[in-house]
Amino acid sequence: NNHSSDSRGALIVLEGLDRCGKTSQSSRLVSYLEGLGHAVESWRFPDRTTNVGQMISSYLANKSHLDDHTVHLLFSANRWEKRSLMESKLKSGTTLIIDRYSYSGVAFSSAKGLDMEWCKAPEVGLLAPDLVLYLEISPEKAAERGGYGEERYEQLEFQEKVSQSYKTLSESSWKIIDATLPIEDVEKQLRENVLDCLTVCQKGKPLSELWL
Ligand code: FDM
Repeated sequence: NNHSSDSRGALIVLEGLDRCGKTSQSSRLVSYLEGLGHAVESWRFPDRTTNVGQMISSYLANKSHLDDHTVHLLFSANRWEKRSLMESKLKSGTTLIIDRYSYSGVAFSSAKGLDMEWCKAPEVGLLAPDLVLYLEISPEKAAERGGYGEERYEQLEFQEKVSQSYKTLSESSWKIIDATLPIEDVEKQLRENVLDCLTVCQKGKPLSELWL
């Protein structure tokens, strides 16, 4: 492969409802890119390893109760605390494949009834993804996939609202992938989109900031 050492990595985000297959697809994608010789890391939000992340994790497990606005700001803070590392990784040429980002932040909080513009505000100034891959699945189909777990948001009725919020939020630049296709077909589409994105970034597309 011919990555010039001065080209930056790409910021690639996977979004979708719970059980859409994001997590397994993102690890497949990382192995694929590693195999091609790319510097690549798999990240996810919330990052539960930080102090803020532990507060979020306990909230999601129903072990603590927080006001909706408060938890929204914690999710955002959890991205802000990783921003400078994210920027330095990208600038040093590492591509990041991120399982959930600001779109999850806005979609889930606005599904609770918070104002969407209010939800977007704390995300302004975070790094903007070069590519958003949305794994589309209906909440009913997602629920059929072995049922939801125990966490706070894993309920059909709530996922329906999240799905609506994602629709409101989605932009023409998003790549919408049918997550109900066979795993290999989804994987193929993700690969194609990611390779295109890497090419554009290598050609010098500048990093930009939310909210675009
Ligand atoms: N979630 C995730 C949010 O509500 N806001 C956010 O900013 C992010 C990143 O947290 F239900 C929700 C989405 C999901 C839950 O995510 C935990 P994972 O991917 O299941 O760990």
